[in-house]
Amino acid sequence: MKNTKGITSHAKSVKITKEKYLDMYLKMVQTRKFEEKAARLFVEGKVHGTAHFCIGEEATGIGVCSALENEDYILQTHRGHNQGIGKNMDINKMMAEFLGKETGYCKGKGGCMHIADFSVGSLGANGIVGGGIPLAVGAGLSQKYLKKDNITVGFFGDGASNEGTFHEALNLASVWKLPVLFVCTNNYYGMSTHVSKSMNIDDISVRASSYGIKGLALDGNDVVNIYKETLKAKEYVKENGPMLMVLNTYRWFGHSKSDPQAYRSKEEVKEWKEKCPIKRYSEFLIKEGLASKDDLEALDKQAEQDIINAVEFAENSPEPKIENIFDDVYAD
Ligand SMILES: Cc1ncc(C[n+]2csc(CCOP(=O)(O)OP(=O)(O)O)c2C)c(N)n1
Repeated sequence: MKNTKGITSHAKSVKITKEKYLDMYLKMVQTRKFEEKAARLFVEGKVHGTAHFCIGEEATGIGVCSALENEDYILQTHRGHNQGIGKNMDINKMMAEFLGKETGYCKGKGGCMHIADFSVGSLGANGIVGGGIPLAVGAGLSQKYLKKDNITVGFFGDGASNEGTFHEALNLASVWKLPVLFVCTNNYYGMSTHVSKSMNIDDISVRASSYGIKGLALDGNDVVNIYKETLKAKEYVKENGPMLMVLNTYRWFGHSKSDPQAYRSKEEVKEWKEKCPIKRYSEFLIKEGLASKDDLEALDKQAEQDIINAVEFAENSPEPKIENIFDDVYAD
């Protein structure tokens, strides 16, 4: 079924358990609260470097990663808290890394753009735009070579889809028929540049056709459809090789913490805030009788507590020691 702006849906028939519905809700709220708290910590001067928030985009990483197994790999972006939480990364360690503490994923040396957790299949976030795309090809090659029944998801943004690395990666993955799902989170901006100024197409998924692979554009604020389509895509890429999935969504905050946002109107931001993926999902769950208002409030409280605990864990953790500064920088 094809509707406006090239958005397609194939997955009407997939069944979802109540547990999965609620787990996705909890993870979306955890992501939102994690970032809201992180933004406040930033203002309080407790975060070094910068931060890229995915508020407004929560349905993308949670929808995709909820359809994956532990052994499926992901490569996250610089805006990937939702991708990490969706893949069951430890929120305490994420927060500790954010605050530069020794208990963080990179022992406080990487910041949130460099977290990885191989135990849950996260091969790492990436501060290099498009940097994760060829890594996803390598990971997919290893899965094919080792005859694993798993896939790799490479996340990237609309801006990254203009880079050479995207085109080379899709070409090679196509030629070698690798089990890679390329997921483009189109939030319509690369820093301050609107997509209409950086590409002459409306639908990024058409780029797949240049490499002879399947492309699919979805409403990136509809977590249920993203989840269902990812389940189907997973089977598809195992059988046929790579696919490009584009999730059209929006980031509510600026590009990073230092962005005055002069390039977009307040009306545009307001319009997208009205399409909030969490609000929309909570209304869906209630309407479909999958959760009561009380159930969702309890999950909101749980998410809030999880973040309070994470901040407490991070703030009580030691700073990295100066004598360890060169540890883990090079492989032995
Ligand atoms: C190779 C490279 N070029 C430029 C940058 C600077 N930079 C950081 S984020 C960004 C925009 C990326 O846009 P997009 O891929 O759409 O992701 P989004 O930030 O919108 O999530 C740029 C240009 C970088 N980090 N790496």
